[in-house]
Amino acid sequence: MCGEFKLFTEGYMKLSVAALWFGLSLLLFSCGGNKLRTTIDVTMSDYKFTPNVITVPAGEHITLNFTNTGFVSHRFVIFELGVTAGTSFGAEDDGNIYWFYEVLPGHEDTALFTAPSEPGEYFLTCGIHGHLEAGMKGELIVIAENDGAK
Ligand SMILES: [Cu+2]
Repeated sequence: MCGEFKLFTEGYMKLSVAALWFGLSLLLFSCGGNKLRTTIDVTMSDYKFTPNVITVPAGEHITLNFTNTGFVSHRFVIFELGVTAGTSFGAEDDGNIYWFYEVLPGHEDTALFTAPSEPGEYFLTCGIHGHLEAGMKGELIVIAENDGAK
């Protein structure tokens, strides 16, 4: 009686451990792989963004952890889809900005924004005068959520 019960509980324990591992591996599988990150570290320096190509899922809340290692302020500017600043950034570009954030020299800042809902390649530059000309630009690539997940 007692032995039977012990056998039963041992079997049950093994089964739950197996179930746990199975569940865990499912969890790891679904969280890893192609799922795009929504927290991204961006370093601003004089005069570039690292990385300068950032890929995010459409419509998601994105957290940007900025570090400005430069000696001047930098402004992370995302343009609306299909428009760029051309060769220099100026007042004429103000109406084409999707989102921007400025970080003072030597500062670390965390900023939140919502990725555009429309997939595509969005022009990215620094909005401080002269920095685009110095090469401070990049791209925000927005990918439809179901593209990467399955
Ligand atoms: Cu800059």
